[in-house]
Amino acid sequence: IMRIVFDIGGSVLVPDDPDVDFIGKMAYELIKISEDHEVAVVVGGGKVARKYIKAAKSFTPNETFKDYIGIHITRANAMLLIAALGEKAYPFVIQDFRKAWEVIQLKKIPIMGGTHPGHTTDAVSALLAEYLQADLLVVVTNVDGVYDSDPKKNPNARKLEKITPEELVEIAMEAESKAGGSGVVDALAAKFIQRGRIKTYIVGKKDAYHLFDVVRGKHSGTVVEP
Ligand code: U5P
Repeated sequence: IMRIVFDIGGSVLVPDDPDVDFIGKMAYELIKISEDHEVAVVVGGGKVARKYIKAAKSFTPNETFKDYIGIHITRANAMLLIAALGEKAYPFVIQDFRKAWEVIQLKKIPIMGGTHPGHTTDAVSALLAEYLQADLLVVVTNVDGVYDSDPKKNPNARKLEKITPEELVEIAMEAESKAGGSGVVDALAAKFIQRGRIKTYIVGKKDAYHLFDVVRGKHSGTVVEP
């Protein structure tokens, strides 16, 4: 039995509109996994959050305020997954890591969105994994792994099969320092993965369709291991 935290990117769950088939499939896979393992999930805000934050920019320069808007969107996305999970999910979006622990003791799946301004749900998932002393963190994102350079710009970019948390930090920091930086995971999350020495799989949406196999190591993403 493993304790596993899943970080499901908002852009994966809600690309433009909610991907109902994908959300349903995620719920199915998570329930199957939860028969053998303890499971917790963090859901991101994705494109919808970015649209709302952009709209709010017309009215306020306050970044923290905009983060609060983003957090609301992550929680709306989290509610969709809760709906799909039915009885297996705790019916409220969890806002505190200790509460997530409590929900696991109740044999339910805790679903979180964002928590506080100043970071993304990637950071939330890494902190949750650290707090829960999880055996594994699975990051589902819109890139199918960590590359040695941006695969959208460099056709020769190579996917890295296995890296250390230190290498992940280095790659995440480099991506973030560039304008509009959107690395696979944000630099703060990478730091938490390093601090917590958390074994992490970073996989794309395609792999997520067979999440049950992913937790058994069968995927084409990147393994981050100390
Ligand atoms: N956000 C926070 N704190 C969190 C999670 C999210 O402020 O704990 C805000 C950020 O502005 C973030 C947005 O960019 O919500 C959407 O979350 P994400 O999809 O980037 O993780």
